[in-house]
Amino acid sequence: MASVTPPQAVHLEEAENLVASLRDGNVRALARAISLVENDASGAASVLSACFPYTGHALRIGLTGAPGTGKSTLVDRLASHYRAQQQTVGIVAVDPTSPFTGGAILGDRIRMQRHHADPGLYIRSMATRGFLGGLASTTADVASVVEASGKTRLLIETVGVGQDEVDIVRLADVTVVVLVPGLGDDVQSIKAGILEIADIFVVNKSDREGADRVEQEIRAMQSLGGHAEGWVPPVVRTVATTGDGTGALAEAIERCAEWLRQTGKLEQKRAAAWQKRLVEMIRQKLVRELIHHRLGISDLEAHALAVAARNEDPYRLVDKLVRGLLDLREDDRQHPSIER
Ligand SMILES: Nc1nc2c(ncn2[C@@H]2O[C@H](COP(=O)(O)OP(=O)(O)OP(=O)(O)O)[C@@H](O)[C@H]2O)c(=O)[nH]1
Ligand SMILES: [Mg+2]
Repeated sequence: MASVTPPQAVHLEEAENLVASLRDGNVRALARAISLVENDASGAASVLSACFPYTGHALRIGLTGAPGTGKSTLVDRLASHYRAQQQTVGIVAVDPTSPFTGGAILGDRIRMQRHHADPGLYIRSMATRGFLGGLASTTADVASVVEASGKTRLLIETVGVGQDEVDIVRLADVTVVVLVPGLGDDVQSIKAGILEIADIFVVNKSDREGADRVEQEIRAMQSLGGHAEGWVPPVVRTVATTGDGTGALAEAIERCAEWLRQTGKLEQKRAAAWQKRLVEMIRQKLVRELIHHRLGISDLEAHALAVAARNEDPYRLVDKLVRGLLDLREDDRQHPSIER
C-alpha cells in the first residue's frame, strides 16, 4: 500500500490543522477546505478523513425541483426557521447554470450577505461541471466538510430532476420535491424516478391558481404507486416569498426523519448512500493509480492510437491493465519493503 498513500501523508498535519480551525468557527478555513475537496486537490482525502469523526449527526435535507420553482427562497425560509430554533445550518446549492451565467453564485452571495453576521449559517454554491469523483459524491463530501464545522441541519438544493439530481438527493436523509402550479401537466411529465425519491412534496407558489390541481395529481400518482414502506409522502403547500407553510414543512421533515430513525430506515438509507460513494471512491482511486502511477499519459495516448487504428483490442487492453495493477498490489503486500 505504500505507494498509494504519500500525498495523504504529506498533507495530513496541514489537513488536521485546517479542520481544527474550521471547527473553531474560522470561515476562511471552512471555505478553503471545501475548495480543496471540490477541486479534488491533493490533501482532499486527508481533509475529508479529518472531518469524518465530526459527521453523521446532522440531518441532511435535499430539495429538488424544476428551475425557478422557488427552491432557494424556500431554503432561505427553512434556514431562518431552523436558526430561530437554535439549530445551525449549512446550505449547499448545486446549480448547473452557474458555470455559464454565474447567476446562482451571485444570488447566493446576496443571500449570504443577508445572513452575514450569523456564524450559525453557512452557504456554499457549487457548479456542476468537472468533478472527478462525480457530482453526487463531491456534493456529499462538501456537505460533510460543512457539517464538520458544527452544523446540525444541512440543506442541499439542486435543480432538476435529472439523473445527477436524483443521485444527489439519494445522498440526503430526507428528500423534498418542490412543485408549483401552472406548469401544465407537470406532475405526469416529471420523470418516473420522482415518486421514489420524494419523502415530502411541496407545492410552492400556492398563492397562485392551480395548487389544488397539483396536489390532486400527486395524490392520484400515489394511489397508483402503493406504499409498502409505510410512509406516504405528505403534500405541503407553501408560499416561500411570504414564508407561509414553512413551519408545516419543517414539521413534515422532522416527522419523516423521526420515522426513518425509528424504523431503522435512516441507517439503511445512509448505508446505501455510502455503498454508492465507496464504489465511486474506489473507482477514482483505481483510475488514479492506473493512469498516473502505472501507465502514464504518453502510454495512454499510444494505446489510444493503437485502438483507433484497430491494432489493439480495448477490451483486452483494459482487462490486462487492471489485472496488472491488482497483481502488483498483491506483490506489494508480499514484499512491502520493495516499494519503500
Ligand atoms: N408568487 C410566488 N413567487 C415565488 C414563490 N417562491 C418563490 N417565488 C419567486 O420565484 C422566483 C424563483 O425563485 P427561486 O427561489 O430563485 O427559485 P429556484 O427554484 O431556487 O430557482 P433556480 O435555482 O434558478 O432553479 C423568484 O422570483 C421568487 O421570488 C412563491 O411562493 N410565490
Ligand atoms: Mg435556486
